[in-house]
Amino acid sequence: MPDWLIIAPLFPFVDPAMLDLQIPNMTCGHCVRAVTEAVKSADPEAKVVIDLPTHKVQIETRAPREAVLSKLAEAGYAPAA
Ligand SMILES: [Cu+2]
Repeated sequence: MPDWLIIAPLFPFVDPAMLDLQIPNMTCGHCVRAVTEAVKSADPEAKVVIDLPTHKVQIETRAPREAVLSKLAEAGYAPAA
């Protein structure tokens, strides 16, 4: 096996993007867990920071924005536009 195959990354490198979302439906600790799990189902390595009182969700992820948004909508937590 040539050396370059060993060091070749499995996936192309993508810089993580920050998504700042507002999720009005998110009102309690249960919602926080559901939102976090929805994001992680799009990207298990995503970092999720949630501020419940302001319904704000800050996500650092390599998954496409659309993938994260559709997982959130599926879970019943569609972000406000
Ligand atoms: Cu809740």
